Amino acid sequence: MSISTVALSTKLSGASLLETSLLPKQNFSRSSRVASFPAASRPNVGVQVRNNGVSFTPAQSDSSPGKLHRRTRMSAVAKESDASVSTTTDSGSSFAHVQQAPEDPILGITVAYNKDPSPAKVNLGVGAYRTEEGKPLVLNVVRKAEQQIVADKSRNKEYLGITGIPSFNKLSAQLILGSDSPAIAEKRVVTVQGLSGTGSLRVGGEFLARHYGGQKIIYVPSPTWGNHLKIFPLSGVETRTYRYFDPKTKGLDYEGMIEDLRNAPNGAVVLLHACAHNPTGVDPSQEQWEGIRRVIREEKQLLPFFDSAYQGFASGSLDTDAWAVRQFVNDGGEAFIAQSYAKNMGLYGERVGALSVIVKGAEVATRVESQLKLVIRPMYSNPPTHGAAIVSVILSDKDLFEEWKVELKDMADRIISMRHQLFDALKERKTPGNWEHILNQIGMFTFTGLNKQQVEYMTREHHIYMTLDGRISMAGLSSRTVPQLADAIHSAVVNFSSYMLKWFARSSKIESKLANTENESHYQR
Ligand code: PLA
Repeated sequence: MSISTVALSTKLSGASLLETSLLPKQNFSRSSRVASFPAASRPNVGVQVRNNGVSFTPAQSDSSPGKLHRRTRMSAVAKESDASVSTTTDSGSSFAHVQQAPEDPILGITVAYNKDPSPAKVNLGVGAYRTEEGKPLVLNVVRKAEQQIVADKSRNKEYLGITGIPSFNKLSAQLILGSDSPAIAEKRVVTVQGLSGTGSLRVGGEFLARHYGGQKIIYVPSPTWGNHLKIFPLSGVETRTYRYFDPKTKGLDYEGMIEDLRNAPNGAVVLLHACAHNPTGVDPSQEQWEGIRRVIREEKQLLPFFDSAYQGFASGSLDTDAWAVRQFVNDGGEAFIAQSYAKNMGLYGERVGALSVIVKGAEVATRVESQLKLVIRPMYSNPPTHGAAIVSVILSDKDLFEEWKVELKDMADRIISMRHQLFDALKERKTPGNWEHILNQIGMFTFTGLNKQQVEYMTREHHIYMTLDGRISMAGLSSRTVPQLADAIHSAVVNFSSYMLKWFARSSKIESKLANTENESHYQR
Protein backbone atom coordinates (compact mmCIF):
# COMPACT_ATOMS: atom_id res chain seq x y z
CA MET A 1 0.00 0.00 0.00
CA SER A 2 1.39 3.31 -0.97
CA ILE A 3 1.54 6.41 1.13
CA SER A 4 1.11 9.43 -1.04
CA THR A 5 1.15 13.08 -0.31
CA VAL A 6 -2.02 14.71 -1.44
CA ALA A 7 -2.37 18.14 -2.92
CA LEU A 8 -5.49 19.29 -1.18
CA SER A 9 -5.56 22.28 -3.42
CA THR A 10 -6.33 20.46 -6.63
CA LYS A 11 -9.99 19.99 -5.89
CA LEU A 12 -11.18 21.88 -2.90
CA SER A 13 -14.63 20.82 -1.90
CA GLY A 14 -15.17 24.22 -0.38
CA ALA A 15 -14.64 25.59 -3.85
CA SER A 16 -17.01 23.02 -5.24
CA LEU A 17 -19.60 24.27 -2.78
CA LEU A 18 -19.14 27.69 -4.28
CA GLU A 19 -19.57 26.28 -7.74
CA THR A 20 -23.07 25.18 -6.78
CA SER A 21 -25.99 27.50 -6.82
CA LEU A 22 -25.90 27.64 -3.01
CA LEU A 23 -23.36 30.40 -2.72
CA PRO A 24 -22.10 33.25 -4.84
CA LYS A 25 -19.40 32.31 -7.30
CA GLN A 26 -15.89 33.56 -6.63
CA ASN A 27 -12.83 33.71 -8.78
CA PHE A 28 -9.86 31.68 -7.67
CA SER A 29 -6.51 32.12 -9.27
CA ARG A 30 -4.27 29.12 -8.67
CA SER A 31 -1.08 31.08 -8.58
CA SER A 32 -2.16 33.63 -6.03
CA ARG A 33 -3.83 31.19 -3.67
CA VAL A 34 -0.46 30.39 -2.15
CA ALA A 35 0.35 33.94 -1.20
CA SER A 36 0.09 33.65 2.56
CA PHE A 37 1.43 30.99 4.87
CA PRO A 38 0.64 31.98 8.41
CA ALA A 39 1.89 28.78 9.99
CA ALA A 40 4.40 27.80 7.38
CA SER A 41 7.36 28.34 9.57
CA ARG A 42 6.60 24.97 11.12
CA PRO A 43 8.64 22.20 9.54
CA ASN A 44 7.21 18.87 8.43
CA VAL A 45 3.65 20.07 8.13
CA GLY A 46 1.68 18.39 5.44
CA VAL A 47 -1.32 16.26 4.79
CA GLN A 48 -0.69 12.75 3.71
CA VAL A 49 -3.12 9.98 3.11
CA ARG A 50 -2.82 6.45 2.02
CA ASN A 51 -4.79 6.35 -1.16
CA ASN A 52 -4.18 3.11 -3.00
CA GLY A 53 -4.12 4.91 -6.28
CA VAL A 54 -7.47 6.61 -5.91
CA SER A 55 -7.20 10.35 -5.74
CA PHE A 56 -8.26 11.68 -2.40
CA THR A 57 -10.14 14.89 -1.88
CA PRO A 58 -11.29 15.67 1.63
CA ALA A 59 -14.85 16.83 1.37
CA GLN A 60 -14.33 19.35 4.08
CA SER A 61 -11.24 21.31 3.33
CA ASP A 62 -10.49 24.92 2.96
CA SER A 63 -7.27 26.05 1.51
CA SER A 64 -5.22 26.11 4.69
CA PRO A 65 -3.60 22.66 4.84
CA GLY A 66 -3.20 22.75 1.10
CA LYS A 67 -1.41 26.05 1.40
CA LEU A 68 1.03 24.57 3.86
CA HIS A 69 1.56 21.60 1.66
CA ARG A 70 2.11 23.66 -1.44
CA ARG A 71 4.64 25.70 0.47
CA THR A 72 6.90 22.69 0.38
CA ARG A 73 6.09 21.61 -3.15
CA MET A 74 5.44 24.76 -5.07
CA SER A 75 8.02 27.22 -3.88
CA ALA A 76 8.31 28.63 -7.40
CA VAL A 77 4.64 29.56 -7.34
CA ALA A 78 5.05 30.97 -3.86
CA LYS A 79 7.88 33.19 -5.06
CA GLU A 80 5.68 34.42 -7.89
CA SER A 81 3.00 35.35 -5.36
CA ASP A 82 5.50 36.96 -3.04
CA ALA A 83 6.53 39.21 -5.89
CA SER A 84 2.94 40.30 -6.36
CA VAL A 85 2.77 41.13 -2.65
CA SER A 86 5.62 43.61 -2.85
CA THR A 87 4.21 45.49 -5.83
CA THR A 88 0.61 45.37 -4.46
CA THR A 89 -2.26 46.23 -6.77
CA ASP A 90 -3.97 49.44 -7.78
CA SER A 91 -6.09 49.37 -4.64
CA GLY A 92 -2.90 50.18 -2.74
CA SER A 93 -3.67 47.63 -0.03
CA SER A 94 -0.93 45.36 1.26
CA PHE A 95 -3.66 42.73 1.43
CA ALA A 96 -4.89 43.10 -2.14
CA HIS A 97 -3.50 39.64 -2.89
CA VAL A 98 -5.74 38.00 -0.27
CA GLN A 99 -8.09 35.59 -1.94
CA GLN A 100 -11.74 35.07 -1.09
CA ALA A 101 -11.81 31.83 0.91
CA PRO A 102 -14.53 29.26 0.36
CA GLU A 103 -17.21 28.91 3.03
CA ASP A 104 -16.77 26.06 5.50
CA PRO A 105 -18.36 22.87 4.14
CA ILE A 106 -20.52 22.50 7.28
CA LEU A 107 -20.92 25.96 8.80
CA GLY A 108 -21.18 27.45 5.29
CA ILE A 109 -24.43 25.51 4.82
CA THR A 110 -26.01 27.69 7.51
CA VAL A 111 -24.73 30.79 5.71
CA ALA A 112 -26.44 29.62 2.50
CA TYR A 113 -29.58 28.65 4.45
CA ASN A 114 -29.81 32.10 6.03
CA LYS A 115 -29.69 33.70 2.58
CA ASP A 116 -32.61 31.63 1.26
CA PRO A 117 -35.85 33.64 1.52
CA SER A 118 -38.07 30.53 1.11
CA PRO A 119 -40.35 29.88 4.12
CA ALA A 120 -40.07 26.15 3.33
CA LYS A 121 -36.31 25.97 3.93
CA VAL A 122 -34.93 23.32 6.29
CA ASN A 123 -31.39 23.32 7.68
CA LEU A 124 -30.07 19.78 8.14
CA GLY A 125 -26.44 20.82 7.72
CA VAL A 126 -24.77 21.54 11.04
CA GLY A 127 -25.29 19.03 13.86
CA ALA A 128 -27.40 21.17 16.15
CA TYR A 129 -30.38 19.85 18.08
CA ARG A 130 -33.81 21.34 17.34
CA THR A 131 -37.13 20.76 19.07
CA GLU A 132 -40.21 19.36 17.36
CA GLU A 133 -41.05 23.01 16.67
CA GLY A 134 -37.73 23.42 14.90
CA LYS A 135 -36.34 25.68 17.63
CA PRO A 136 -32.92 25.56 19.34
CA LEU A 137 -33.16 24.05 22.81
CA VAL A 138 -31.71 25.34 26.06
CA LEU A 139 -31.92 22.48 28.55
CA ASN A 140 -33.90 23.08 31.76
CA VAL A 141 -30.92 21.98 33.83
CA VAL A 142 -28.79 24.56 32.06
CA ARG A 143 -31.33 27.30 32.88
CA LYS A 144 -31.38 26.17 36.51
CA ALA A 145 -27.60 26.10 36.76
CA GLU A 146 -27.40 29.56 35.21
CA GLN A 147 -29.88 30.90 37.75
CA GLN A 148 -27.76 29.49 40.55
CA ILE A 149 -24.65 31.04 39.06
CA VAL A 150 -26.25 34.47 38.64
CA ALA A 151 -27.67 34.38 42.18
CA ASP A 152 -24.33 33.42 43.72
CA LYS A 153 -22.75 36.77 44.57
CA SER A 154 -19.51 35.10 45.59
CA ARG A 155 -18.79 34.35 41.95
CA ASN A 156 -16.78 36.85 39.97
CA LYS A 157 -15.41 37.42 36.50
CA GLU A 158 -11.73 37.08 37.32
CA TYR A 159 -9.43 35.22 34.94
CA LEU A 160 -9.43 31.48 35.38
CA GLY A 161 -6.15 29.64 35.68
CA ILE A 162 -4.59 28.51 32.41
CA THR A 163 -6.14 25.04 32.71
CA GLY A 164 -9.61 26.29 33.66
CA ILE A 165 -11.93 25.44 36.55
CA PRO A 166 -10.38 22.59 38.58
CA SER A 167 -13.75 21.05 39.60
CA PHE A 168 -14.87 21.12 35.97
CA ASN A 169 -11.74 19.25 34.93
CA LYS A 170 -12.14 16.61 37.61
CA LEU A 171 -15.84 16.09 36.88
CA SER A 172 -15.21 15.91 33.13
CA ALA A 173 -12.61 13.19 33.58
CA GLN A 174 -15.05 11.28 35.79
CA LEU A 175 -17.84 11.66 33.27
CA ILE A 176 -15.90 10.08 30.46
CA LEU A 177 -13.77 7.60 32.42
CA GLY A 178 -16.24 6.67 35.17
CA SER A 179 -16.05 7.92 38.76
CA ASP A 180 -14.36 4.67 39.79
CA SER A 181 -11.65 4.94 37.13
CA PRO A 182 -8.34 3.45 38.34
CA ALA A 183 -6.42 5.89 36.14
CA ILE A 184 -7.98 8.83 38.01
CA ALA A 185 -7.28 7.20 41.39
CA GLU A 186 -3.66 6.65 40.33
CA LYS A 187 -3.38 10.36 39.36
CA ARG A 188 -2.42 9.42 35.82
CA VAL A 189 -5.03 11.67 34.24
CA VAL A 190 -4.38 15.32 33.39
CA THR A 191 -7.47 17.25 32.35
CA VAL A 192 -7.50 20.81 31.06
CA GLN A 193 -10.54 22.85 30.16
CA GLY A 194 -10.73 23.46 26.41
CA LEU A 195 -12.63 25.58 23.90
CA SER A 196 -15.23 22.90 23.26
CA GLY A 197 -14.28 19.80 21.28
CA THR A 198 -12.42 21.66 18.55
CA GLY A 199 -10.18 23.61 20.92
CA SER A 200 -9.46 20.50 22.95
CA LEU A 201 -8.44 18.60 19.82
CA ARG A 202 -6.23 21.49 18.78
CA VAL A 203 -4.46 21.73 22.13
CA GLY A 204 -3.97 17.95 22.02
CA GLY A 205 -2.57 18.22 18.48
CA GLU A 206 -0.18 21.03 19.40
CA PHE A 207 1.01 19.12 22.48
CA LEU A 208 1.63 15.97 20.42
CA ALA A 209 3.56 17.97 17.83
CA ARG A 210 5.83 19.37 20.53
CA HIS A 211 6.23 16.52 22.98
CA TYR A 212 5.12 13.14 21.67
CA GLY A 213 7.94 10.62 21.79
CA GLY A 214 6.33 8.37 19.15
CA GLN A 215 5.57 9.07 15.48
CA LYS A 216 4.04 12.49 14.93
CA ILE A 217 1.52 11.02 12.52
CA ILE A 218 -2.18 10.73 13.24
CA TYR A 219 -4.45 8.27 11.46
CA VAL A 220 -8.04 9.47 11.13
CA PRO A 221 -10.97 7.43 9.80
CA SER A 222 -12.05 7.72 6.18
CA PRO A 223 -14.35 9.55 6.15
CA THR A 224 -14.18 11.70 9.26
CA TRP A 225 -15.41 15.05 10.54
CA GLY A 226 -13.74 17.40 8.04
CA ASN A 227 -12.14 19.63 10.65
CA HIS A 228 -9.88 16.77 11.78
CA LEU A 229 -8.15 17.11 8.42
CA LYS A 230 -7.31 20.71 9.22
CA ILE A 231 -6.73 20.68 12.98
CA PHE A 232 -3.96 18.10 13.01
CA PRO A 233 -1.89 19.24 10.00
CA LEU A 234 -2.08 22.81 11.27
CA SER A 235 -0.94 21.59 14.68
CA GLY A 236 2.11 20.07 13.02
CA VAL A 237 0.98 16.43 13.09
CA GLU A 238 1.05 14.62 9.77
CA THR A 239 -2.41 13.28 8.98
CA ARG A 240 -3.23 10.03 7.20
CA THR A 241 -6.44 8.03 6.92
CA TYR A 242 -7.46 4.48 7.74
CA ARG A 243 -10.34 2.71 6.04
CA TYR A 244 -13.55 2.95 8.06
CA PHE A 245 -16.74 3.09 6.02
CA ASP A 246 -17.74 0.57 3.40
CA PRO A 247 -20.06 2.29 0.91
CA LYS A 248 -21.28 -1.08 -0.36
CA THR A 249 -22.64 -2.28 2.98
CA LYS A 250 -23.04 1.23 4.40
CA GLY A 251 -21.39 -0.26 7.47
CA LEU A 252 -17.95 -0.53 9.04
CA ASP A 253 -15.07 -1.76 6.89
CA TYR A 254 -13.67 -3.63 9.87
CA GLU A 255 -11.18 -5.72 7.92
CA GLY A 256 -9.88 -2.66 6.09
CA MET A 257 -9.56 -0.71 9.31
CA ILE A 258 -7.64 -3.47 11.07
CA GLU A 259 -5.34 -3.95 8.08
CA ASP A 260 -4.57 -0.23 7.92
CA LEU A 261 -3.87 -0.03 11.66
CA ARG A 262 -1.59 -3.05 11.37
CA ASN A 263 0.29 -1.27 8.58
CA ALA A 264 0.65 1.99 10.50
CA PRO A 265 4.12 2.64 11.88
CA ASN A 266 4.58 1.79 15.53
CA GLY A 267 4.12 4.81 17.71
CA ALA A 268 1.59 6.50 15.39
CA VAL A 269 -1.51 8.14 16.87
CA VAL A 270 -5.00 6.85 15.96
CA LEU A 271 -8.00 9.15 16.13
CA LEU A 272 -11.14 7.27 17.15
CA HIS A 273 -14.67 8.66 17.40
CA ALA A 274 -15.75 7.60 20.89
CA CYS A 275 -19.34 7.01 19.72
CA ALA A 276 -21.79 8.20 17.05
CA HIS A 277 -19.18 8.46 14.30
CA ASN A 278 -19.49 11.64 12.27
CA PRO A 279 -20.46 11.65 9.40
CA THR A 280 -21.31 7.97 8.93
CA GLY A 281 -23.30 7.13 12.08
CA VAL A 282 -21.50 3.77 12.02
CA ASP A 283 -19.82 2.58 15.23
CA PRO A 284 -17.87 -0.66 15.82
CA SER A 285 -19.66 -3.36 17.85
CA GLN A 286 -18.22 -4.13 21.29
CA GLU A 287 -16.50 -7.18 19.82
CA GLN A 288 -14.99 -5.09 17.04
CA TRP A 289 -13.83 -2.46 19.54
CA GLU A 290 -12.00 -5.22 21.38
CA GLY A 291 -10.31 -6.29 18.12
CA ILE A 292 -9.30 -2.66 17.47
CA ARG A 293 -7.98 -2.34 21.02
CA ARG A 294 -5.87 -5.48 20.66
CA VAL A 295 -4.21 -4.15 17.49
CA ILE A 296 -3.58 -0.74 19.03
CA ARG A 297 -2.30 -2.04 22.37
CA GLU A 298 -0.96 -5.53 21.81
CA GLU A 299 0.00 -6.11 18.19
CA LYS A 300 1.30 -2.57 17.77
CA GLN A 301 2.16 0.33 20.03
CA LEU A 302 -0.25 2.98 18.80
CA LEU A 303 -1.63 5.90 20.80
CA PRO A 304 -5.44 6.26 20.81
CA PHE A 305 -6.83 9.80 20.64
CA PHE A 306 -10.58 9.75 21.29
CA ASP A 307 -12.85 12.47 20.02
CA SER A 308 -15.91 12.36 22.28
CA ALA A 309 -18.33 14.93 20.86
CA TYR A 310 -21.56 12.98 21.39
CA GLN A 311 -21.48 11.23 24.78
CA GLY A 312 -25.11 10.39 25.57
CA PHE A 313 -26.37 11.14 22.07
CA ALA A 314 -25.70 7.74 20.55
CA SER A 315 -27.56 5.50 22.97
CA GLY A 316 -29.14 7.99 25.36
CA SER A 317 -26.83 6.66 28.10
CA LEU A 318 -23.65 8.45 29.20
CA ASP A 319 -22.03 5.24 30.37
CA THR A 320 -22.86 3.17 27.30
CA ASP A 321 -21.44 5.87 25.05
CA ALA A 322 -18.22 5.99 27.08
CA TRP A 323 -17.80 2.21 26.97
CA ALA A 324 -15.15 2.10 24.23
CA VAL A 325 -13.04 4.86 25.79
CA ARG A 326 -13.11 3.10 29.16
CA GLN A 327 -11.89 -0.18 27.61
CA PHE A 328 -8.82 1.62 26.34
CA VAL A 329 -8.11 3.49 29.56
CA ASN A 330 -8.84 0.62 31.92
CA ASP A 331 -6.21 -1.52 30.20
CA GLY A 332 -3.56 0.73 31.72
CA GLY A 333 -2.34 2.24 28.45
CA GLU A 334 -1.91 5.88 27.51
CA ALA A 335 -4.60 7.84 25.69
CA PHE A 336 -5.85 11.31 24.74
CA ILE A 337 -9.51 12.30 24.97
CA ALA A 338 -11.16 15.47 23.66
CA GLN A 339 -14.63 16.05 25.15
CA SER A 340 -17.31 18.46 24.03
CA TYR A 341 -20.40 19.67 25.91
CA ALA A 342 -21.79 21.34 22.78
CA LYS A 343 -24.29 18.66 21.92
CA ASN A 344 -24.98 16.70 25.09
CA MET A 345 -25.57 19.81 27.21
CA GLY A 346 -26.62 22.03 24.32
CA LEU A 347 -23.81 24.46 25.16
CA TYR A 348 -22.73 24.95 21.54
CA GLY A 349 -21.87 28.65 21.67
CA GLU A 350 -20.43 28.55 25.19
CA ARG A 351 -17.44 26.63 23.80
CA VAL A 352 -16.95 24.27 26.70
CA GLY A 353 -14.95 21.07 26.52
CA ALA A 354 -11.96 19.29 28.00
CA LEU A 355 -8.76 17.55 26.99
CA SER A 356 -7.64 14.61 29.10
CA VAL A 357 -4.21 13.07 28.72
CA ILE A 358 -3.84 9.69 30.38
CA VAL A 359 -0.24 8.66 30.93
CA LYS A 360 1.59 5.86 32.72
CA GLY A 361 2.73 7.61 35.90
CA ALA A 362 1.63 10.40 38.26
CA GLU A 363 4.93 12.25 37.90
CA VAL A 364 4.74 12.21 34.11
CA ALA A 365 1.19 13.54 34.47
CA THR A 366 2.40 16.53 36.48
CA ARG A 367 5.04 17.37 33.89
CA VAL A 368 2.56 16.94 31.03
CA GLU A 369 0.20 19.39 32.72
CA SER A 370 2.98 21.96 33.04
CA GLN A 371 3.65 21.72 29.29
CA LEU A 372 -0.02 21.86 28.37
CA LYS A 373 -0.07 25.24 30.09
CA LEU A 374 2.72 26.40 27.81
CA VAL A 375 0.65 25.33 24.80
CA ILE A 376 -2.48 27.13 26.02
CA ARG A 377 -1.07 30.38 27.39
CA PRO A 378 0.12 31.86 24.06
CA MET A 379 -2.97 30.55 22.24
CA TYR A 380 -5.81 32.02 24.29
CA SER A 381 -4.26 32.54 27.74
CA ASN A 382 -7.03 30.88 29.74
CA PRO A 383 -10.50 29.56 28.96
CA PRO A 384 -13.89 31.27 29.45
CA THR A 385 -15.77 30.85 32.71
CA HIS A 386 -19.49 30.68 32.11
CA GLY A 387 -19.98 27.41 30.21
CA ALA A 388 -17.62 25.46 32.43
CA ALA A 389 -19.34 26.86 35.51
CA ILE A 390 -22.68 25.58 34.19
CA VAL A 391 -21.21 22.12 33.58
CA SER A 392 -19.62 22.05 37.05
CA VAL A 393 -22.90 22.95 38.73
CA ILE A 394 -24.82 20.24 36.84
CA LEU A 395 -22.23 17.51 37.27
CA SER A 396 -21.75 18.17 40.98
CA ASP A 397 -25.43 18.35 41.95
CA LYS A 398 -27.06 14.94 42.19
CA ASP A 399 -30.56 16.17 41.31
CA LEU A 400 -29.44 18.29 38.39
CA PHE A 401 -27.27 15.46 37.12
CA GLU A 402 -30.26 13.06 37.15
CA GLU A 403 -32.42 15.67 35.44
CA TRP A 404 -29.76 16.18 32.78
CA LYS A 405 -29.68 12.46 32.02
CA VAL A 406 -33.46 12.51 31.45
CA GLU A 407 -33.25 15.52 29.12
CA LEU A 408 -30.34 13.95 27.26
CA LYS A 409 -32.27 10.72 26.79
CA ASP A 410 -35.25 12.71 25.49
CA MET A 411 -33.05 14.33 22.85
CA ALA A 412 -31.53 10.97 21.84
CA ASP A 413 -35.00 9.40 21.68
CA ARG A 414 -36.38 12.19 19.52
CA ILE A 415 -33.53 11.67 17.06
CA ILE A 416 -34.22 7.92 16.97
CA SER A 417 -37.92 8.60 16.38
CA MET A 418 -36.96 10.86 13.43
CA ARG A 419 -35.04 7.91 11.97
CA HIS A 420 -38.18 5.78 12.11
CA GLN A 421 -40.39 8.51 10.69
CA LEU A 422 -38.06 9.18 7.77
CA PHE A 423 -37.65 5.48 7.03
CA ASP A 424 -41.44 4.95 7.08
CA ALA A 425 -42.01 7.99 4.88
CA LEU A 426 -39.60 6.67 2.23
CA LYS A 427 -41.20 3.24 2.41
CA GLU A 428 -44.62 4.80 1.96
CA ARG A 429 -43.36 6.63 -1.14
CA LYS A 430 -41.74 3.42 -2.43
CA THR A 431 -38.52 5.35 -2.91
CA PRO A 432 -36.10 3.13 -4.86
CA GLY A 433 -33.21 1.76 -2.81
CA ASN A 434 -32.62 0.19 0.57
CA TRP A 435 -32.99 2.72 3.39
CA GLU A 436 -32.38 0.39 6.36
CA HIS A 437 -29.21 2.31 7.19
CA ILE A 438 -31.36 5.24 8.32
CA LEU A 439 -32.51 3.00 11.17
CA ASN A 440 -29.17 1.32 11.80
CA GLN A 441 -26.91 4.35 11.94
CA ILE A 442 -26.24 5.92 15.31
CA GLY A 443 -26.22 9.45 16.69
CA MET A 444 -27.02 12.79 15.20
CA PHE A 445 -26.41 12.06 11.54
CA THR A 446 -27.61 9.84 8.74
CA PHE A 447 -25.08 9.27 5.98
CA THR A 448 -27.75 8.85 3.33
CA GLY A 449 -25.72 7.70 0.33
CA LEU A 450 -27.16 10.57 -1.74
CA ASN A 451 -24.58 12.03 -4.09
CA LYS A 452 -23.53 15.62 -4.55
CA GLN A 453 -25.76 16.09 -7.60
CA GLN A 454 -28.77 14.87 -5.65
CA VAL A 455 -27.95 17.07 -2.67
CA GLU A 456 -27.63 20.11 -4.90
CA TYR A 457 -30.95 19.25 -6.50
CA MET A 458 -32.65 18.89 -3.11
CA THR A 459 -31.31 22.26 -2.03
CA ARG A 460 -32.24 23.99 -5.26
CA GLU A 461 -35.70 22.49 -5.69
CA HIS A 462 -36.77 21.64 -2.15
CA HIS A 463 -34.82 24.08 0.03
CA ILE A 464 -33.28 21.23 2.01
CA TYR A 465 -29.84 22.26 3.25
CA MET A 466 -27.37 19.46 4.00
CA THR A 467 -23.68 18.75 3.48
CA LEU A 468 -22.58 17.71 0.00
CA ASP A 469 -21.42 14.29 1.18
CA GLY A 470 -25.08 13.34 1.71
CA ARG A 471 -25.07 13.73 5.50
CA ILE A 472 -28.24 14.93 7.17
CA SER A 473 -28.56 16.08 10.74
CA MET A 474 -31.46 14.03 12.11
CA ALA A 475 -31.47 16.36 15.12
CA GLY A 476 -32.63 19.17 12.85
CA LEU A 477 -35.67 17.22 11.58
CA SER A 478 -39.19 17.29 13.02
CA SER A 479 -42.46 15.49 12.31
CA ARG A 480 -43.45 18.54 10.28
CA THR A 481 -40.35 18.48 8.05
CA VAL A 482 -40.02 14.70 7.56
CA PRO A 483 -42.56 14.57 4.68
CA GLN A 484 -40.79 17.45 2.94
CA LEU A 485 -37.44 15.68 3.28
CA ALA A 486 -38.91 12.36 2.14
CA ASP A 487 -40.44 14.06 -0.94
CA ALA A 488 -37.12 15.68 -1.70
CA ILE A 489 -35.15 12.43 -1.33
CA HIS A 490 -37.73 10.57 -3.39
CA SER A 491 -37.64 12.98 -6.28
CA ALA A 492 -33.82 13.27 -6.14
CA VAL A 493 -33.50 9.48 -6.32
CA VAL A 494 -36.08 9.11 -9.08
CA ASN A 495 -34.68 11.99 -11.13
CA PHE A 496 -31.16 10.73 -10.87
CA SER A 497 -31.85 7.00 -10.98
CA SER A 498 -30.06 6.31 -14.27
CA TYR A 499 -27.14 8.15 -12.83
CA MET A 500 -27.37 5.99 -9.70
CA LEU A 501 -27.50 2.79 -11.74
CA LYS A 502 -24.37 3.80 -13.60
CA TRP A 503 -22.75 4.63 -10.34
CA PHE A 504 -23.60 1.27 -8.81
CA ALA A 505 -22.28 -0.55 -11.90
CA ARG A 506 -19.06 1.35 -11.74
CA SER A 507 -18.77 1.07 -7.99
CA SER A 508 -18.87 -2.73 -8.04
CA LYS A 509 -15.85 -2.73 -10.37
CA ILE A 510 -13.81 -0.35 -8.32
CA GLU A 511 -15.12 -1.08 -4.86
CA SER A 512 -11.74 -2.02 -3.48
CA LYS A 513 -10.40 1.34 -4.51
CA LEU A 514 -13.43 3.14 -3.20
CA ALA A 515 -12.78 1.80 0.25
CA ASN A 516 -9.97 4.28 0.52
CA THR A 517 -11.56 7.38 -0.85
CA GLU A 518 -12.57 10.24 1.37
CA ASN A 519 -15.90 11.80 2.33
CA GLU A 520 -17.31 12.99 -0.91
CA SER A 521 -15.56 11.05 -3.61
CA HIS A 522 -17.56 7.83 -3.80
CA TYR A 523 -20.88 9.58 -3.82
CA GLN A 524 -19.91 12.46 -5.92
CA ARG A 525 -18.51 11.25 -9.20
N1 PLA B 1 -15.67 16.34 16.87
C1 PLA B 1 -16.66 15.88 16.10
C2 PLA B 1 -16.64 14.46 15.67
C3 PLA B 1 -17.72 16.72 15.74
O1 PLA B 1 -18.69 16.25 14.99
C4 PLA B 1 -17.71 18.05 16.18
C5 PLA B 1 -18.82 19.01 15.80
C6 PLA B 1 -16.65 18.47 17.00
C7 PLA B 1 -15.64 17.58 17.33
C8 PLA B 1 -16.50 19.85 17.53
O2 PLA B 1 -17.54 20.35 18.18
P1 PLA B 1 -17.37 21.59 19.17
O3 PLA B 1 -16.07 22.23 18.90
O4 PLA B 1 -18.52 22.47 18.84
O5 PLA B 1 -17.46 21.00 20.51
N2 PLA B 1 -19.42 18.80 14.55
C9 PLA B 1 -20.60 19.57 14.13
C10 PLA B 1 -20.34 21.07 14.12
C11 PLA B 1 -21.75 19.31 15.07
C12 PLA B 1 -19.13 21.53 13.37
O6 PLA B 1 -18.83 21.05 12.27
O7 PLA B 1 -18.44 22.39 13.94
C13 PLA B 1 -21.00 19.08 12.74
O8 PLA B 1 -22.01 19.56 12.22
O9 PLA B 1 -20.32 18.18 12.20
